[in-house]
Amino acid sequence: MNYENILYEKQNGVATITLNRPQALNAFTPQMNSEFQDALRDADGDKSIRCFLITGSGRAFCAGQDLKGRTPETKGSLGESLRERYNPIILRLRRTEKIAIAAVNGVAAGAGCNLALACDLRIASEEAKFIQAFVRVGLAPDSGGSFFLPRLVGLSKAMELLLLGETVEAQEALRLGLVAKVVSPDELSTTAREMAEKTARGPRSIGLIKRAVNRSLLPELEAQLEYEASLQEIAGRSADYDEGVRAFLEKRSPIFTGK
Ligand code: T3D
Repeated sequence: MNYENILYEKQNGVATITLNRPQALNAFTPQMNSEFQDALRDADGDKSIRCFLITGSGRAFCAGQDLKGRTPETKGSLGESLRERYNPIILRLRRTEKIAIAAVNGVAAGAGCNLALACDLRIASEEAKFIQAFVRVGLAPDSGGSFFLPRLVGLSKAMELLLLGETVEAQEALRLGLVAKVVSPDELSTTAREMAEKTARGPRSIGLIKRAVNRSLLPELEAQLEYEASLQEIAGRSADYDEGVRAFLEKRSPIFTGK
C-alpha cells in the first residue's frame, strides 16, 4: 500500500508510524485510519520488529476523528465506524506481544488521546496535552477511553476528565501517571527511539510481561470496546452531537440541550 497520510519506517527492530496530516492536527480520516491499520498489520507480522513507535507530525499527536466528515449528512453510524476503524487498532495494540510506545509530541484529543493510552508506554514532550474531548462535541468516550483512563488515573480523576473534557498539560500528565517521562520537544524523538530500541533489544520475557498483564485485561477490554461503540451510536444520533460538530467547525462554543 502507498501511504499518503502516514509515514512508516522500520529500523533496528522498531516500526515507527507517524500520523501525517499536520494541517488537521493529524485527525483520522477513513484513509488515514486504513493506512494506519495496514502499517500496524505489517509491523505485527514482521518477525524482525519487536516495538511499535507511534507519533505525529507537526504540532499535534492526533486530534481524534476528523470532524469535517461528521456533519448530519455525512456522519453515518458512529457505532459501525468504531467497530471498523478504531476498535481493531486498539485491540491489535493490546493483543500483540510487541511493545507499543506513544511519543506524544503535541495535543492528543479524543480517539487520539485514547490511542496513546492504549500503548504500553507514553513519553511526552513538554508541549503535549491530553484531552478527553468527546464531551465537548456531545460524545461519550471511545477507543478504550472508558477502560484505560480509570485504570491509569483512578475513578475520581477519570470521571473529572471525561465529564469536564479539560486539558491535561504534560507535567500534570506525569504527576497523574498518564505518561512515563516528559522531555523537551527537541529531545522527544531521540529519547523515544532509545526507549523503543531498548525494548526491541530486550529479552524474550518482554513479550511475556505484556502477555501477563494483558491476560487480566483483554477479555474485559473487548467487551468494553463493543459497549463504547453501542453508546457512541446513541450519542451520534443526538441533536447535541450535531450541534457539537457544527460549533467546532464554526469555531464557537456549542449550545447543548440535553437531547
Ligand atoms: O466519528 C466516529 O467515527 C466516532 C469516533 C470518534 C472518535 C473521536 O475522536 S471524537 C473526538 C474528535 N476530536 C475532537 O473533538 C477534537 C477536535 N479538536 C479540538 O478540539 C482542537 O482542535 C484541539 C483542542 C485538539 C486543538 O486546538 P487548537 O486551538 O490548538 O487548534 P485548532 O485551531 O482547533 O485546530 C487547528 C486546525 O486543525 C483547524 O483547522 P483550520 O481552521 O486551521 O483549517 C481545525 O479545524 C483542525 N482540526 C483540529 N481538530 C480537528 C480538525 N479538523 C478536523 N477534525 C478534527 N478533529
